[in-house]
Amino acid sequence: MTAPDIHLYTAATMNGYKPVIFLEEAGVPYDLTLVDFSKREQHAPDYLKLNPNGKIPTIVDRAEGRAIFESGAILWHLAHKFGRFLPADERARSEVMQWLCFQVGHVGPMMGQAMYFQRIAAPNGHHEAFAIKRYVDESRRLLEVLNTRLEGREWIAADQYSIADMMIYPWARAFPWARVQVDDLPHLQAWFARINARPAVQKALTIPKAQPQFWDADADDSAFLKENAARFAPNV
Ligand SMILES: N[C@@H](CCC(=O)N[C@@H](CS)C(=O)NCC(=O)O)C(=O)O
Repeated sequence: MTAPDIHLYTAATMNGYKPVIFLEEAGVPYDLTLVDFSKREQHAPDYLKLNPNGKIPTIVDRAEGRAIFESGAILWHLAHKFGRFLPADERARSEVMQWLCFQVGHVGPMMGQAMYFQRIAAPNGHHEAFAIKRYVDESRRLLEVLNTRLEGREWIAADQYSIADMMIYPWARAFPWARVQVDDLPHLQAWFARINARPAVQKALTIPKAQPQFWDADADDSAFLKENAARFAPNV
């Protein structure tokens, strides 16, 4: 049996789910290596040859004989390669790219730091109230930008479900893990509901592993909190 074109290196994190969502939505065959942060596999010399930044996700496109890192570049590559979730029209493509960059440059870093300071630094004895406020407030502001964008729209860009939605959803939907309130953001919540209802997304969020603590404010996070805080402890 020949190996599929796409080999994905990932883990159960917001960035890690994005390419899984694409591949499941597109019905593309792929195989998977789970990168174990507790063993620091993301810094292994062989992995750094694929992703010099030592992060997940990464893909190897076997058919093209090359590795691609950075989730935005990965989804852009996959969308081109398989002709899915990216409009043909140049203006519409640009709109998708703008919102993709909005995620990579703003939503990921701000929500990521909101999570880091509350879920990793604080349990490791570094409670930084100023940093927490800064990142939670900025995350909230970004979710308000999305709420405004989604008023009267089903999807983030180009009037269609695209890689822009796939990039933003795993982060924005993890508002409980970042401890950001979205109760008064109805357009954002309606967009969550539309994406939550997609069977491919439901499946993707169980690959490599389901992480209900990210998405559900009522999920029991005590055991996961410890595990998550411990795997990043050396960096704190
Ligand atoms: N901008 C990058 C971010 C990648 C990233 O930060 N990945 C995190 C997991 S969400 C990671 O690999 N962390 C491991 C580490 O920092 O050692 C992307 O979109 O791919």
